[in-house]
Amino acid sequence: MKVVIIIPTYNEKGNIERVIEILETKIFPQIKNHQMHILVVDDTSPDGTAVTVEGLMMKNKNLHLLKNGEKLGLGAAYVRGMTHAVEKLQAEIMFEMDADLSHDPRKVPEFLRKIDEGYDMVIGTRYSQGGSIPQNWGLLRKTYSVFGNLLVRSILMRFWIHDWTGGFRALRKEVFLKEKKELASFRGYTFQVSFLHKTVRDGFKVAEVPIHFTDRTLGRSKIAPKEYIAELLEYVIAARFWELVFSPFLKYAITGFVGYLINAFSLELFKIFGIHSGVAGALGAELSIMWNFTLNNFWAFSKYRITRVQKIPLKFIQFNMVSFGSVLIIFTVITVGTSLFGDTRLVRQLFLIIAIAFFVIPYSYSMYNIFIWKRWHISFLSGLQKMVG
Ligand SMILES: Nc1nc2c(ncn2[C@@H]2O[C@H](COP(=O)(O)OP(=O)(O)O)[C@@H](O)[C@H]2O)c(=O)[nH]1
Ligand SMILES: [Mg+2]
Repeated sequence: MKVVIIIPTYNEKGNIERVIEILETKIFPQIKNHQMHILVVDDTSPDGTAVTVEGLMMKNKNLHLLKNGEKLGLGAAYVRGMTHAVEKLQAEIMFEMDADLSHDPRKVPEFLRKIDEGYDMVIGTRYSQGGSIPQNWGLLRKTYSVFGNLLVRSILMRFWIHDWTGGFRALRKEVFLKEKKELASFRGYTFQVSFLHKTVRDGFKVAEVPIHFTDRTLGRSKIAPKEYIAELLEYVIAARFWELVFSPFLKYAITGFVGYLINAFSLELFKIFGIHSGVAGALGAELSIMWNFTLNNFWAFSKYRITRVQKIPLKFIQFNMVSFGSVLIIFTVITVGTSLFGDTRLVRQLFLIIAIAFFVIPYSYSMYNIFIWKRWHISFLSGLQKMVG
């Protein structure tokens, strides 16, 4: 297949010469089953990087240059470069790679083997076993990188991916074409994180290759972690928030709210028939539990639906037990609230809301995900295990 290694440059005159030389003479001859190309995406570097590349193009027919770009950051350069690679060079596989030899070109064949195995994106990871960051990085840069990645992993809740901000990657063109329109506005590390996040979100297969990241020996770094930290945080928090809202969570919440209304109205309905208030409330509660179980099963958690008839009674009993836990929570919170602030209607209603919002929802939503519909079993718990182990 046609492979295009995309190298964005800004003032990399000395480095670009070395990386192209290594790729062309040492790496490409090892790769027999793909046609290897390089595309340098230069943002009008004042040091004349483009002129150097044009010189090298004379003897390397598989070397291409996209020049005269406006310096709009790494993300924009990659979007421009990948678009060109797909449309003009008919690339089927693309690499993201830095010009400064921080990314060891000798790793390229290993990335390609993963693609050959069927993965859609392969990422170089510094934080998984066998990978590393430079010893000589300052404490601040190390801190930003290590904690930045940990933070992204935890907020996005995808622990099995170890390196979100790295920029040594291989991907199939289908991944880029799918995500392209959502990527244009992201800069710096946010570009790398958002690209990877959207790729994982859409179910593309992602593999990791451990890499040793070496510090550049020539030129200066252009991307300062602290410039992007606010942007990055904003992205991951918003992305996670919307993911939660559009995940089963919103459906679960609507179901629960309607369940509450069913409880309230049926209580009054049973009263009309002269049933004792306590019994009427309990009957209403059970009706609401049945409603919740059914709607969660067929709507909120429909992907994980329990379909086997034999399993339903047991699941329903489990569901009732979880619901009983919610009742206990409400009982406890209201008891504590009214004994502290007096047993008025305002206090009761206020503490009911507190109990539901802060305790019942996190509790019951987790229990449904972990025990009833087992949605978090694979990804969340084994992800945690992988992180610890
Ligand atoms: N075209 C282009 N390349 C950039 C830009 N910013 C950084 N780069 C390139 O992106 C790669 C990584 O940048 P670098 O400064 O080494 O970041 P660091 O490794 O995180 O310190 C290098 O090849 C840079 O030349 C930009 O605005 N435009
Ligand atoms: Mg660098």
